[in-house]
Amino acid sequence: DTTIEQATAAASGAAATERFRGKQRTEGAEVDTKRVDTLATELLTAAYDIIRRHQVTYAEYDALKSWLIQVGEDGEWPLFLDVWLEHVVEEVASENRQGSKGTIEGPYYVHGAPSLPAEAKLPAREGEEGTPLLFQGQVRGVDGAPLAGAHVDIWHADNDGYYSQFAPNLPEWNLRGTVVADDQGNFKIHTIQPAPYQIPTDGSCGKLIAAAGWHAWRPAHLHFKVSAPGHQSITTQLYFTGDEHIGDDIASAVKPELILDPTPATDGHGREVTYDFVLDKA
Ligand code: MBD
Ligand code: FE
Repeated sequence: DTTIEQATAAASGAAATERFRGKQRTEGAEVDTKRVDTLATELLTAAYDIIRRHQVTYAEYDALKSWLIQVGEDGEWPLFLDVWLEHVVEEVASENRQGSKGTIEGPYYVHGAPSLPAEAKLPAREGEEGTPLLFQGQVRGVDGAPLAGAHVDIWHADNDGYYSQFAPNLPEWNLRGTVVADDQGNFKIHTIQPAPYQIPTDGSCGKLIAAAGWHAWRPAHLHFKVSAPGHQSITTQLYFTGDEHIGDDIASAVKPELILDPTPATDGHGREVTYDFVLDKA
């Protein structure tokens, strides 16, 4: 039998749901009855307004109910929320930051990637497909001081748009690592250029996209969490100039400051780009 396990919405959804349960942010989220009342009431009021203005029918109400049930069964709540809501939560959370722009985390971060030295190649398969990419830079504070030993946690999709631990047949930590910057805050990461990413089309989120006549694409991107003692961590993504979907990311997570313009690598292999991360004081 030569069947190869295929990536499915339900399998990556289940993995993302499981992952979320282990990393939920709870600081400052004790139940505040008054705040829950305000937020839940305003959310429902917005829904009443939509139902009245658009004369929503019982058939549409049942379609919504059935779709919401299916989102849970597919494990696609993390995907749905991170694609369509997280960008506004991130906007509010980072309003007062001076350092580098951040953007959404998305559903595919995994804590605990292998620790790697300041110059490192990300874990990859033998002959990993894709244009080689050298991503290098420095981590600094807003005052310009280099942040020695800063952690640059990076994860990204492969040349087919798949993330390790969320698609089958990939080594556990493929294209994931925690790079520890040197005493000048510098790092050099050797990896490959990720492919544009299409969110799963065979699950509930895909069904919504098809029913609404949208597309399922995110531009190619590298994900990062950058941290250093005494500083605020940033969660961000970097994109590539000229990407077909740079202007219509399904997750609305592109910002002009996050677009890279790599040049041919000086060693003749693939491309290279320099980008510095600037962290605010804690
Ligand atoms: C991704 O790779 C991603 O980064 C986001 C935000 C949502 C779905 C898939
Ligand atoms: Fe992603």
